[in-house]
Amino acid sequence: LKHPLEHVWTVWHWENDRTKAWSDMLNEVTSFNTVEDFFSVYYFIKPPSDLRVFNDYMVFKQGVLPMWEDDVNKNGGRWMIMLDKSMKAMSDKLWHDLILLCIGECFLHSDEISGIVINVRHKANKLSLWTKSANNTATVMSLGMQLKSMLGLNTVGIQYQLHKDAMVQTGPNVKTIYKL
Ligand code: M7G
Repeated sequence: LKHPLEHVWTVWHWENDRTKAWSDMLNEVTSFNTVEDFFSVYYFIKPPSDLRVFNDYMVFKQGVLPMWEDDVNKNGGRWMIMLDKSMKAMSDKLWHDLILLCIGECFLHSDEISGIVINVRHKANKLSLWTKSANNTATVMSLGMQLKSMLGLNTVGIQYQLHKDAMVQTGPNVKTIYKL
């Protein structure tokens, strides 16, 4: 008997290819809904540190596309942790821990979580927790505090950005609406 998870989760991989539109570079890898199946996927795919730059992994609840435009995400945003300098070396561990916290339903208000993302980039990787309703300030702040404390990042700053803002601004210009 395998140990069931509360949700079915889908793993996505994004790889940059200049000839394509962003959403055409997104590939659905697989889905899992037990602890055992999660670990088979996890140990089969490369860790973030083995990916080339301009690759992303996304793990989202089944049925939610890992994009701003999805109905579940369009009123939401992300808590983002910038993994630069020494933090970049912790990417694999933080990614592993964040997946387990999500699929294990360790967050209070875990219903508000739609998925998680790691962006592998040159200077800094970005680790994000996507939440469904950005206007629910108390819940957003609670999730941010839990994220910091459960990942052991109490001294690291994290930022919350709206997907609606990401749609109209780019990269470092996307405004941060909350900080912790
Ligand atoms: P990124 O990969 O999140 O960050 O966004 P980066 O700046 O570190 O590479 C880069 C670009 O990818 C954005 O400016 C968009 O053009 C595109 N992009 C990223 N996301 C998450 C989405 C999305 O959800 N929907 C669409 N349409 N484009 C996206």
